[in-house]
Amino acid sequence: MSSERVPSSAAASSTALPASPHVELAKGVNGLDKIVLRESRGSSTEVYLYGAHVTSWKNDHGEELLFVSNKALYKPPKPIRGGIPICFPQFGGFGPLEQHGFARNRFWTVDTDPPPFPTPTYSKAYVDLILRPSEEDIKIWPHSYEFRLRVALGPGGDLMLTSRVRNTNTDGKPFTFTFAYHTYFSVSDISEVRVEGLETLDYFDNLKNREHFTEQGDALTFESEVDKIYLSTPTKIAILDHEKKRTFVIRKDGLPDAVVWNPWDKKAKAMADFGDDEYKHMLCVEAAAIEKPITLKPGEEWKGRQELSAVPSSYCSGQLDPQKVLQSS
Ligand code: TA6
Repeated sequence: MSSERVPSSAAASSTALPASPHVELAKGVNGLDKIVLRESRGSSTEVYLYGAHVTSWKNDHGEELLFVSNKALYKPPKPIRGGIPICFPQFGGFGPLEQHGFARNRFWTVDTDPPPFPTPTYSKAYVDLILRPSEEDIKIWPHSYEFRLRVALGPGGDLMLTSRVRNTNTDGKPFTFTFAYHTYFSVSDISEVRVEGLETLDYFDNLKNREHFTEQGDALTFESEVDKIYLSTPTKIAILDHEKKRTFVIRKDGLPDAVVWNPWDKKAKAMADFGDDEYKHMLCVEAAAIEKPITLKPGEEWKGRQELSAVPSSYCSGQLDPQKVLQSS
């Protein structure tokens, strides 16, 4: 599928944001518009209007928690390599559209009049973005929709992304889509990282023609390329980075599946917008809805939410036992 004409960011720059110490419109790489959110205790996040793409999430010590490649291109229609690309209305090659759909290479706008938000946001550091199809998009995917995304930073620095997709077709037609928050976590050393919460689950292996397998009983560790789609996972998954004494906790809602991806050395070399050794410092764990595509009738709305926390952990001292994390609320 050839890359479409992508509307310039001019549309984006007419964005008006209420003055706030927590929300700022700024210019990012190549002059692309981005929104910077700051929480009073010091944590921050940045989201580009291009792709509604989160490219930074820092804790209150200013440490970056997401991976973005040093070779990432901020040049439409190429998606940004790293951070949190949004895969919609198609995950990967699960359909006729371009890889991972088109939401990640479209210009979104600030939603200045969002409908009431389903759950209270306990922080002032949030922004609402919206994507509606262009005429070009309708030719590719003949559906009318409103995709609203709220990006919010919690008082403790947690990063929440809440997507609401509404079918606004006037021809009575339903539509079906798959979805993922394709999150790139920054890790100290991939060979020292463990993922808890996916043990014994069924998965599709994208490296073996999507064949179906069942995971072994222990936490996941990494010593080669991995590209797996875990099915019907628990709502909480933990990524333990011993070296950094840090545990990422992913809480998800409306997103039954989880993708785990690391390109390792060969694929890394093959990607122009990815450094040869960068695979050592990233891991994608993606909250997703893939196995059972979502179908919406006109007027219906779907919600998919992920909440990311980064908690200091000194696993060895038992301060934070991942099993306790996964079992706690
Ligand atoms: O989420 C894993 C995956 O689907 C892999 O198969 C790999 O292709 C990765 O996404 C990156 O995709 P991209 O289109 O961003 O190069």
